[in-house]
Amino acid sequence: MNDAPILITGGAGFIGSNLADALLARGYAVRVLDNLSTGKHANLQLEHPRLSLIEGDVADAAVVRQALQGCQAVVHLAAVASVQASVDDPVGTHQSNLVGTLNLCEAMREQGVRRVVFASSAAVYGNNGEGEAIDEDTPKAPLTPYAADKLASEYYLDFYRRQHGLEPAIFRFFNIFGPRQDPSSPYSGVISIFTERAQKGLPISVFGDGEQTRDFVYVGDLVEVLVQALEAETLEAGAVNLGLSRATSLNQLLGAIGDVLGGLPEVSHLPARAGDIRHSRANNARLLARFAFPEPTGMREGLAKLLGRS
Ligand code: NAD
Ligand code: UD2
Repeated sequence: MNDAPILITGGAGFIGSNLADALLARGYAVRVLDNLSTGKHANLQLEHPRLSLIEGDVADAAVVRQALQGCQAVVHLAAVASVQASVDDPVGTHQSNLVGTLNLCEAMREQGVRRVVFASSAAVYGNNGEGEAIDEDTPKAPLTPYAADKLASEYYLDFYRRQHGLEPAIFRFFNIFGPRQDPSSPYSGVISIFTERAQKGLPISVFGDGEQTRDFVYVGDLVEVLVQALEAETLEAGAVNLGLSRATSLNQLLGAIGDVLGGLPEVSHLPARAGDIRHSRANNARLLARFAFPEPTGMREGLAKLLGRS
């Protein structure tokens, strides 16, 4: 470790702020670049002497250049994280989700900063591999502007690796959950929605029969891997699925929330969402081969932490 800061783009958001806390606890200096579109001041330890915040947009090349000055490495999380927002505004989203990545690559090339950890998404697989454990060679099917920008960002990062010596660690996140995930949109992560409603005693809607499954990863486990990717001596090329290869159905999830809270509000079933994936689960063999994945936080334990009951 050296004293130069780690730049976290999107560091005021759900995942970024959890990562910032973990890096500060390990003694790193952290610089956050965030336009606070969904991120919040309240997510950050603003009074911490080793944390600084630049309020600015990754779509602005000059801002990115300035934010990178003197940094040792980058974790690039800034993005419009809502798929629905990318469908509603593909052009605006593209500025954040692809132009932002390119601006960062160029600034890194200019300044000789090599290491960058990037948040891609299981969305790059579309519906392919459904019902199986999805490995990284599963054909890509980016079905939305969000997924197209993530996959294109992966390709640009790989170009800068081959051409300019960048050291990208590309992770395709599956369904991440934990403290500070924003439940305010209908398209927010299902765990953030269900837990918020359960705590407030509000009715919960399940789309479909509740037997659909997802590969949920607790944000604390994810952050451990991101830190390892920052610290690794060398990195192999190629994106890595970040999932547990563990399928949890919504019905199991609701059971676990009920256990942690000692009961559930009314649960009703609505028609399944159009295009909803039935089963999404990572084959995480590459992750386990390349990184020392921590003992995964169990669903109940993760929910207890999220609900302040641990
Ligand atoms: P989030 O919305 O909480 O975090 C995104 C952060 O980026 C926010 O703080 C936001 O203000 C900031 N941001 C957005 N556009 C920006 C811009 N143009 N310039 C500067 N900052 C900008 O979402 P999150 O869940 O923490 O997601 C973090 C990353 O992980 C995103 O890239 C997202 O696509 C990816 N990801 C998340 C999940 C998940 O399950 N949460 C799954 C797959 C991929
Ligand atoms: C994730 C991404 C989405 C897109 C998709 C690609 C998140 C939050 N969403 O969607 O952006 O990348 O993967 O495959 O990361 N559900 C309910 N009730 C609710 C909310 C959700 O039943 O109030 C269901 C929903 O229909 C789905 C499951 O819960 O079957 C999980 O929904 P999600 O939006 O958390 O995640 P997912 O995997 O569908």
